[in-house]
Order: sequence, then structure tokens, then C-alpha cells
Amino acid sequence: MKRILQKILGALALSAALPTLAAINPIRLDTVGYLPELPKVASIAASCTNFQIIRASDRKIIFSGQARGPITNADTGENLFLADFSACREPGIFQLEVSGVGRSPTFEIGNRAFTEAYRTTMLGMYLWRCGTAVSATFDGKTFAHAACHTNDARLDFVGGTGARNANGGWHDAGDYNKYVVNAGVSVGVLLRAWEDFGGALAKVKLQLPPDHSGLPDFLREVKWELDWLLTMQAPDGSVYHKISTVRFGAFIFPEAETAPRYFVPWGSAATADFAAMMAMAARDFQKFDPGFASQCLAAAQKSYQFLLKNPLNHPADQSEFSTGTYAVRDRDARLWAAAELWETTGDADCLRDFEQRANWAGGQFDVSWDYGNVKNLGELTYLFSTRNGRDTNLVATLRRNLIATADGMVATAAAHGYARPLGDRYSWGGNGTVARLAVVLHAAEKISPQSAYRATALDAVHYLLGRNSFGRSFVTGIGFEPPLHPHDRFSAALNLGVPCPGRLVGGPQPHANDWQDLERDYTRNEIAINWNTALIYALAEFLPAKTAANQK
Ligand code: 9MR
Ligand code: ZN
Repeated sequence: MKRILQKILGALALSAALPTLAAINPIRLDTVGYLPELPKVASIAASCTNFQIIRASDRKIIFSGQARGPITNADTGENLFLADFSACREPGIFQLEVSGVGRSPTFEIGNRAFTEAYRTTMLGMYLWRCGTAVSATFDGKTFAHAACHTNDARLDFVGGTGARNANGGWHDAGDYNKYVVNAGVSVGVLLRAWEDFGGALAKVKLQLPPDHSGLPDFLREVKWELDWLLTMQAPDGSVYHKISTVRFGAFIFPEAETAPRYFVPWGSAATADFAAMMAMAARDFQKFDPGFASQCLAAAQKSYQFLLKNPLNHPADQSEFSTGTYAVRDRDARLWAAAELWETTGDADCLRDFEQRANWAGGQFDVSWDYGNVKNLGELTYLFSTRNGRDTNLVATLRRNLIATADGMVATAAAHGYARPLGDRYSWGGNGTVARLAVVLHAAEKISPQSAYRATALDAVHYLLGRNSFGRSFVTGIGFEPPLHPHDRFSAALNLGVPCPGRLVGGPQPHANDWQDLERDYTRNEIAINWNTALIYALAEFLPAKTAANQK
């Protein structure tokens, strides 16, 4: 019976309103869209020789092609056919059809195919704001909460009494705590996006409440986090590791979470991440808000001086807390801080500090990187700096390693049935890691313009938006059959039938097919700022406006 029903439905045009179909649809592609000039490939988990691209409005066949395959995709255990429709450049809304197999969900071909997705992921950031009321309407539903956590935070665990202001910032994830180390990679990647694609980003108006700051919307959202981060610096320049309840709270509205929240003792990784973020902010905000830029620079220098006086790795004492630890060594964060301070100030001691650390690291780039290993960010800043005085050997090594690392990603994507540039590596937050590969790929493209780097960065996006073994988008509110049940306290409390939009879930792990849209599955179906910001970077690369980096 079920089979017959599926057959009947398969013969009809699939619509996003039919939730069970994506799970069985063997035609997997980016259910948001494709850029006209870039490669377009679908993966088909069924026998396929010919395929057609059909225009949604009038069902006209606008392209026919032959699939290639089958190829064996080891990690998902499937035989896949690949349908390449790169030559199809006509803008519009389409479906891919394979006779006897079915039709894909609709997708767009167009220069602005990712603009709404980008705006929605930025809305996802706004909806993480803490210390304030938020309200936004998306797809006819209003996502709102009252001002939350307005008593942040108590000083009991950092040698004080009473409270000190640490309001603001973003909630971290599906929980409402605020962690400096995870802010590090998140803000770092966002400001990297601003430096790489600021021209394009400045053109997109975001769904934000009006203000009089005069800042581009993108920087306004980043500043929300930076303003909070400034409250996390102790008078001696060290930086508190996090603001947290003692244990994770219930699935209630943030304003209903009234359990006391505390400053958690300082850590050297948090301190170094802070110095790096503030040094970046100092140069990125200079043009728009010089007062704020100098405040950021002074804060960065103070924390950097503190680190020089405290050269050993110092993990934060989190023994009283069972919330997220983000307990990482400080090595990469110190390298990153030195690079950003040098880039912003030209200080020769920072340059020496960075170069020594980068040489210890062999000038290597990491393929898989996240909040615990941020050295790629520092190395890229150094590599693209126009300042004098760099060690030419180190520059050459970094260039070589960057290209080798990016080439590896290109090869990995080419060998994978869904062109996942991280291949068969799946771990907690792996979807974020996949998106973050775009940072290194774009950097490689800047020094060696090759279409494969750009195409592979877009492969990462395509995987996340539906070209995967689930045939579904991993981003709430975006694409075909996105997650409805992420591990997210705010969405659960709202109970609107759909979750907060614009959030990338962690994704399958430890194996390719290990994911379900289940709220309790926090290791696979949570959301988090470090994953979202990585996706924002990847989407920013594919916004329509030419950017400083790709203007030729
Ligand atoms: O993303 C983090 C992952 O790498 C860790 O393995 C995991 C366990 O420590 O924690 C993840 O981060 C969570 C954080 O600790 C608390 N907020 C939610 C984060 C996403 O799951
Ligand atoms: Zn809050």
C-alpha cells in the first residue's frame, strides 16, 4: 500500500508540503539552487540513464542529459549516478526528472540563488541575541522572546561578590549559555567574511530592528557579540571563559530561565581568542566607528600583554559547571592573536611571536578546523597582509601548504558521491566543518585563481542544502524538508510547529547516514553559532555582487 502511494506521489510534482517524500526521493541536489556559471550536479540513488531539467512554471523541458555511473559511494553505502547539468544556465525555478524514478524538489538557477539563504542564516544569528527582546517574522510566523538573562552575571566563582554586567551577545546554541572560545571562531570567521566579501555583504539588507548606528547590517550583528565580549575581560586583561548556569537548563523561553548565571574563571584560550577578535574588529570597524575601533584595539592589547606575562596554557577552572566546556589548548589561539595584532598595528614583537609559532606548526593548514584549532585564521591574515617585514620562507611555505590543503579538498570532493569536500569524516558539528572548508578554499583561489576551488566551496553548500543521502536541507527554514525538530530550547518553547529559521544543524555522525530530525539528539541535531557562521561565510562567497577579492 505504502509503495503504491509512493509511486503515485512520485509521479506528481513533488512539493515541499509532502514531508515524507524527501526521505525516499533518490534524486538529491541542492534544493535551494545553483549559480548559472558554476557546475551543477545531482546525485541519483537509482538506476538512471537520461535525465531532464524541467521548468516549474510551464513544465517545459529545457535541458536533457545523460547520467554517468553507477559509482559506489562507500560512506553512505550507495550506488549513485551523477547527473551533470552545468550547461543549463537559464535562470528560473526547475526540477530534475528521471523517467521511471521521479522528480527532484524544486531549485533555482540564478545569480541571486543564495541571497535569501544568506539573509535567513543572518536572521538566525539575530534570533540568538541575549539580553534583549527579539522579534522577527519569517514565513508568516513570528519568532519572539522578551528580554532575557538581564542579570548576567554573578562573580562568585571569580573571586567577587554580587554581579557585574555581562548582558548581550548571542546564546551559544540550543542552550542559552555564552562561551568566549566558541565566540572566537564564530566572530573570526564572520570578520574574515567581511574582509573577503564586504562589498557584497554591505549590499544585502538584513531583517534587523532599525537603529542609528550607521553601520552596515552585517557589522551591526557582529557588534552585538563584540559588545558583550568586551564585558568578558577582567581588569588584569585575562578573559573569563564563559557565562553559564551551573547545569544546562530546561526547554523553556530564555527569559524564563532565571537560574543564576556566573562568570566562569579565566582561560588562556579565551583570552587569546578575545585578543584576536578585538584586533580584527579594531581594523574592520575603524572606517565606521573609530571610537569603538580604538576601544577594541586597547582591549586586544591589554589581553595580549596579559598573555605575554602568562605564557603557559591555562585551562579555565570549570569544575563547578557541567555545561559546555570548550576546553581547548591555547596554542592556536595565541598564534591567531599575534597575527591579528600585527596586522592591525604593525607591531614587530607580534610579528616575531606569530612567525615563531607558525614555524613551530610547520606552516601547516588544517582541513578540519573549529573552535579548538583556529590557526588557519592567523595564517591567512599573515599570508594576505600587505605589511612589510614578513619572513619570505614562511610566506612561501604557507602558500605551498595552502594550495596543497585546498587541492586535497578538491580531490576529496571529486571522489565523493555527494561531492562532500570533507569526504567520509563525520563528527559532532561536522556540517559546520564542511561549511568552514570554504574559508581555506577561497584563500587558495585568491592566490591561485582556479575554478575548482570556487566550485568545491560551493559543493560544500550544495551538500548542506540537499545533495546528501537524506535529500534534505540541513538548515532550518531553508530548502526542501529542512529540520523541524532541532535541539533548541527557544524553538521548543515557542512551539510554533516550525523552529527558528536560518540554523544549520550539526549533521550526521559518526557515520554518513547517522542523522535523524530528532530534538533530543543533541550530538547531531543541535544548532550552534560556530556552525552557522561557517555557513554564512560559505554563502557570502556566492552572493551576487563582485567583491574586492574576486574582482579581476
Ligand atoms: O561543538 C561541540 C563539540 O565539538 C563537542 O564535542 C561537544 C561536547 O563538549 O560540545 C559541542 O558544543 C556544545 C557546547 O558544549 C554547549 N552548547 C552546545 C554546543 C553544540 O552542541
Ligand atoms: Zn539570554
